[in-house]
Amino acid sequence: MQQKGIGITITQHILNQQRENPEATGAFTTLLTELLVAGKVISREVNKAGLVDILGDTGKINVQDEEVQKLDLFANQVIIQRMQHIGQLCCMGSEEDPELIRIPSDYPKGNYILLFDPLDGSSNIDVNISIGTIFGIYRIKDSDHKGNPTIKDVLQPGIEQVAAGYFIYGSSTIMVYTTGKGTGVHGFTLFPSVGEFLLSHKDIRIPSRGKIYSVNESYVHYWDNKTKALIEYFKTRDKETSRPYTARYVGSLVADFHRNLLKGGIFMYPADQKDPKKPTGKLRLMVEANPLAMVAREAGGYASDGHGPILDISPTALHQRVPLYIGSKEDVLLAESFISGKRS
Ligand code: AHM
Ligand code: MG
Repeated sequence: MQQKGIGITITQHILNQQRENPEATGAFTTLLTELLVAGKVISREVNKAGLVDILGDTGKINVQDEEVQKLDLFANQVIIQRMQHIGQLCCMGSEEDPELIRIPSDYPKGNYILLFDPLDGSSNIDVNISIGTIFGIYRIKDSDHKGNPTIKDVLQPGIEQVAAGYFIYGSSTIMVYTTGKGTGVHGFTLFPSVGEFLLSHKDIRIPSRGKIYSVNESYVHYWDNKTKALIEYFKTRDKETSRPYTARYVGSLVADFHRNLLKGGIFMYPADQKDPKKPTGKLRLMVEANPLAMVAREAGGYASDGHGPILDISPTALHQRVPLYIGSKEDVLLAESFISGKRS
């Protein structure tokens, strides 16, 4: 049976949500609409990956005589160039840029801050595995700062996000987003022939417990005993709790998260001793963990750093890394009980 509302365009969906909020000015709608265009451009380019080498001469210059860029840098530029002129942002932060991205002085500034990972899982580009774009949107607290925001204006806990979501460039392109406050998590699939995102996953709810665990288990010797005990738990046979779980690890956070969101399960990137400079694991709080944590929470799931909610962490740096346990609520709470030492 077709669900009510299935098939409406994302623009219609955003407008409907805007109408339900009497204080909405349309600024946010403009922002999301432009982000969708960026997502479409990146999707088109991702789908061509590999073709340039076939059609171009050297792999550096394509058939249009344009310089060929690495896709993650291309995605970064597309988002910056499309978003900087819309007048709704005061600054941006990207996984690819060490500093805040300022809005050029000749463009109007707005009250929103956009943080993003332009192409997550980019090591999977060359092998046709799903990759994605992750984004989180905040409002600047002191609008007097919008002309010249500082890093302090940007370093807000994830709980302050006004919207978050991701694009996944896979067997189809899907955009999943939430504006929080009980509005739900909705997924829209890009119909390439019409160039529109249509509602395909209405009000996504993550199962409270899953059967999947996702982790890069080759790092077992870099983990502490609590982490080892947790992963061992998922692998141990126990009929009553339907264990062992099954292992699935794509190596693109967006893809692993999306699968677990729909099917239930837990994604983990624990703290490890692989690189002494990154004892908190690899994933970034502001551009990866926080946006997905907001999506998980709004879908009935949970995200933790092993000790408490990701969304409550007060960030200290734009590129701060954080251990991440995210997905079905019961599974993540269980992980927390192992990592915080309440259970062994
Ligand atoms: P990226 O943003 O540079 O692509 O790195 C993040 C990616 C995640 O998508 C994925 O979950 C993780 O790195 C995989 O890392 P590892 O190869 O250490 O398991
Ligand atoms: Mg990433």
